[in-house]
Amino acid sequence: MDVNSAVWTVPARAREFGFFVDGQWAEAGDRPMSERKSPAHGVAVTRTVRCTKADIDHAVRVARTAFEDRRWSGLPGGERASVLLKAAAGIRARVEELALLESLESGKPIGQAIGEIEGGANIFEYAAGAARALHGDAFNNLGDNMLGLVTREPIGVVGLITPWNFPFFILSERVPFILAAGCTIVSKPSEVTSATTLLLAEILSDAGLPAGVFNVVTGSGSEIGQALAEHADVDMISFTGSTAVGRSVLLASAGNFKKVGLELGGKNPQVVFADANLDEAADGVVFGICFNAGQCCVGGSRLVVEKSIAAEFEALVAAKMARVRIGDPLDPNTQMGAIVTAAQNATILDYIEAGKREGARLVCGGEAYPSDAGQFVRPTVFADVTREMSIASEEIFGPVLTISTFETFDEAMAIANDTIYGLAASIWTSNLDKATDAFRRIRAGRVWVNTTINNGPELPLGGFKQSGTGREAGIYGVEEYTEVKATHIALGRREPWVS
Ligand code: TXE
Repeated sequence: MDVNSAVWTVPARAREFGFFVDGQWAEAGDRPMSERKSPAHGVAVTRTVRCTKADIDHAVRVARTAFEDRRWSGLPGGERASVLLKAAAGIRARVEELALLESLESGKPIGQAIGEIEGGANIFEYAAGAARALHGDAFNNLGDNMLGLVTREPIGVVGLITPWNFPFFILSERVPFILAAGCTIVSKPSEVTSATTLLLAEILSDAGLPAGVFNVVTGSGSEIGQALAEHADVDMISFTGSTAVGRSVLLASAGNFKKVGLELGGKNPQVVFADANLDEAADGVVFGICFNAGQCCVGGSRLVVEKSIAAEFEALVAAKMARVRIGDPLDPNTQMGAIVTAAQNATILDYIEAGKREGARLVCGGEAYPSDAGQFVRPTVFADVTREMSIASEEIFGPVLTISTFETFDEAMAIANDTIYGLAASIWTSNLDKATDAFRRIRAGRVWVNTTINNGPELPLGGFKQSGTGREAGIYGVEEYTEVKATHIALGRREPWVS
């Protein structure tokens, strides 16, 4: 939809949600509620239930029953595909409602939120095809008396823990693939951005998803997220969030050796060679760090630029940054909205102060952006950044770009790979040989050449090193949620072992 086709306003009253288990809304009862204020307006916009560990236990039991009786996994892929396509249509029919809630809860610009909701529908459409394409393998070369089959089966009950930065899009990068594989789900969205996940449950139900296949339990990460990760009857956890919590999810999963998929933090390089189209590269670098106010796991937060053009490039970046439109997320012209929480805002501002203290040269920004009601940060650039500085190595998760320079190709690759993370990287050059050499040598799960933060359900996503394990999306993303079974079928008479 066109962002200008509606007038976007903060609703007069906060919208109240129950949680969603076994195909229906569950009432809060005597459970406490969490109130979410819009980070851009300071006004309460949603109220969601603080569910308990017992609610997780119940949802897992429901998902287990739905899995074991094969109400979903037993259907032909074509029927699963049909539900996913109806869900995509259901998402598209409710874009306006979903995008507004997404923008209000997260602080992201409304135009961007619309793009993410529509992008989510597009992923459901792709995954519908994957439900039909999933297949195994056969070994017909084992002799006339034997046939070997390799089949894929859904892994079972999946616990899905998602973050606040792209609540609906990250959900959509996982849910349709998990469903395409035939699994059932207990989803735990971030406590600050639960609304669109809850609405997805209703949309899936309306699309004909059997009850109990997709359940949403809302509440605190340390209580119910942890309980889900520890749960002995959950077969797999897919977690997206911080590296620190990812580690605790991995440890919690050891109780029953459940499979774990993790998409964690990043400190992603933007490598700019002197032969690049500098104007386009500067535009990409500014987009890469300002998109979602820098709260993006694949955001390009480290500019690694060739020394001969560093001064010119720095000036280009600073000039473009000054023109980024910051402000009310509900204004269709806004490009950069609010910072999601007061805690995240404080973290970003603390890193900015650390950069100044540690001797980096402040090129632009370096402070909060004034607002009466919300929390915003000016896009900030630090130059002369060295590897010992905290801003050079730690994930800030805000609009803060560091600049370091290189003189040789090898030096560029060494700086690009000098991180515990390996989520994404961008390379800017007009030389195909150089681009190819670079993308082969960079240790990251996603690499962009002369572009940044491109998406599409066809390509898998995930990280190297401490950025995670496993892959989501693409055909890889469906396979990730399956177990592989090998079956030998003997034909003809058996050669007796006992004579
Ligand atoms: O993330 P958390 P936070 C990074 C980013 C950010 C930092 C902190 O650097 O500054 O993380 O953000 C649930 N067991 N990313 O604190 O805590 C929680 O409820 C199980 C990168 O918000 O990792 C939420 O649903 N679950 C990232 C989810 O984990 C737990 C996106 C993510 O929250 C839990 C977000 C526990 N013990 C933040 N504790 C990315 N890779 O995109 C919390 N949770």
